[in-house]
Formats: sequence, structure tokens, C-alpha cells
Amino acid sequence: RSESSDTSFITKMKNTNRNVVVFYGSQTGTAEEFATRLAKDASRYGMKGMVADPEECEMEDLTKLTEIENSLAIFCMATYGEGDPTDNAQELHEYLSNGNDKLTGLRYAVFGLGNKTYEHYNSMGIFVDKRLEELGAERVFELGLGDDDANIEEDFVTWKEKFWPAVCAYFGVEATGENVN
Ligand code: FMN
Repeated sequence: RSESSDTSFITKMKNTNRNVVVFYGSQTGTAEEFATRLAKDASRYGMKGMVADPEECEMEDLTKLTEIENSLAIFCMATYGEGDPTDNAQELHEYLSNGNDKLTGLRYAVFGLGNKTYEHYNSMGIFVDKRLEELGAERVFELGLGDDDANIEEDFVTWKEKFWPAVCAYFGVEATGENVN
């Protein structure tokens, strides 16, 4: 663990005035790219986003996200193997599986990345979405599922074009249509 990663993502969000954090579980970069795009999009909707690698974060800090006003956690999660998380999302998976932290009030949304030709289609995205709800978090928009066997880019764009207006309505913020940062 490098020194810079010792700073909690919550501290970083507070210090840089951000309210949206986009976590990604990615092996070959697609989920990371989607996460980066979502974090950038945020500024067009009156929010401010940043990307975070779950491997470099203390996931327990999710319990503190509600300290930030109008905060939202987005998860872009790819599935591998037998429905497994990516390497960088192993700890996040363990935290959600074994942890008993109450995540009451945490606002979240999940976009899963998978491929229909695999038996365990999108299991990681499905798991994260379901488990967060079980732990008391509030889903602000329905789970999106991208299928790499067809057109995952199109699946993602279709999802996020509905996602952002829903987020605006949820938080009562207006889309500016412009990037402000
Ligand atoms: N998708 C699934 O839905 N279930 C799987 O079990 C699954 N296993 C995979 C195993 C391998 C070796 C590869 C290359 C892909 C697999 N996929 C599976 C598809 C990936 O999740 C999908 O291509 C995703 O977009 C990759 O995201 P990434 O580039 O962020 O790692």
C-alpha cells in the first residue's frame, strides 16, 4: 500500500469538494474507462465526481459517505471466472460478503460488465447491487448490465442516459449541460 493511498477516499472527497465517487472492478480497463466517464459526466449535472480503485480504499469508509451532502457511490463492476470479482475488487467483494456494517442512507447505483456467453453472467454487478441493498443502502437507479458479447458501449450509454436524469431528480439538482470543471 503506497503512502498516498493511506488517505481515505472520504477525506479526499471532502478536501476536493466532491460528492460522487465511482468505484471500478476492472481487469482489462473497460470498467475503469466507464468509471472515468461517469466521474467526468457528474459536472454536467451539478455534481462533482472522482474515480476510486477499491483496492486502494478502506471499504469500511463507505459508512462515512453520508457525511457528505448529496453523496453518491457508483460501482462499475466486471465479472470474471466463475462469476468472480476482478483482482482489484476482491477486498470489496469480501467486505460486502462478510461485513456487517450497516450502510443505511448510502446512495448508490451499479453498472455491471459481463458477457452472456459465460455461465455466471454479470454475477459481480448483480451481487454488489443486491448486497448493498441488503446492508441498508438506497439504490438511486436500477442496475445496468453490459454485455460484451453484443455491444457493451451501447449498453453503457443507454444506461447512463437514463441514469443521470434520475440522479438529478433524486437529488433535486438541475442539469447544466456543461462541464464546469
Ligand atoms: N463475464 C461474465 O458475465 N461472467 C464471467 O464469468 C466472465 N468471465 C470472463 C473471463 C475471461 C477470461 C474474460 C476475458 C472475460 C470474462 N467475462 C465474463 C467478460 C468480462 O467481464 C467483460 O469483457 C468486461 O467488459 C471486462 O471488463 P474489464 O475490461 O474492465 O476487465
